[in-house]
Amino acid sequence: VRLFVAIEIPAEVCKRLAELIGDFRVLAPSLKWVRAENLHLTLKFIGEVESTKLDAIRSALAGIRPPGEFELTYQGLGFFPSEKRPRILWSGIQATPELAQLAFEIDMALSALGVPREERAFAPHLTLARLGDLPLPGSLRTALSRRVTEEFGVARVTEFHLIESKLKSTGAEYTTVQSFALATEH
Ligand code: 2AM
Repeated sequence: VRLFVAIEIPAEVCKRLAELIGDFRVLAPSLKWVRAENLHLTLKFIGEVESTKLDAIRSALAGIRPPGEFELTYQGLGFFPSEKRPRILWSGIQATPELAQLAFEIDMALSALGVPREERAFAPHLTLARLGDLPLPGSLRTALSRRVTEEFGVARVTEFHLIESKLKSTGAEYTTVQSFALATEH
């Protein structure tokens, strides 16, 4: 099974981003745009593992000491690796330290099961489109520059999810395997 750990985005934010994607897609239909229902904030990409490992992964995630609930601000647009070499178009996330702490706890817990640790710094984002080596159309660059600081919503995170990704010819299909609650404040 192919797995990753993610935070799901609220319906209101999803709707706003779906509208943005719709506006941009007409300017660059050849890019691989993410389907709105597939938008998520990846905390950890696990990748392909034997299904016999699934229970251990679930236990490891259930066993972390998660931070308390926190708020995320969905705002901004940008490119990986850089604006000069745009390969991924993303929407940004502003968060309190709990988000990176959560990603770190998950990374550590899974490394005990042999999942390779992240080498790169955690850069929270929502992938909107994958360009690969395709050039960024000028019309899209202009449209983007007018909306780089746009805010798509603010929402509280109460849980995270282990998600299975099935790669199909029609695109990835995601199924939630298990959800895990964050600590609630007393
Ligand atoms: P992305 O949003 O930056 O593309 C499910 O595939 C999720 O895992 C994607 O959202 C993707 O993040 C993330 N991911 C991280 N590393 C990956 C890799 N090597 N291959 C595929 N997806 C990866």
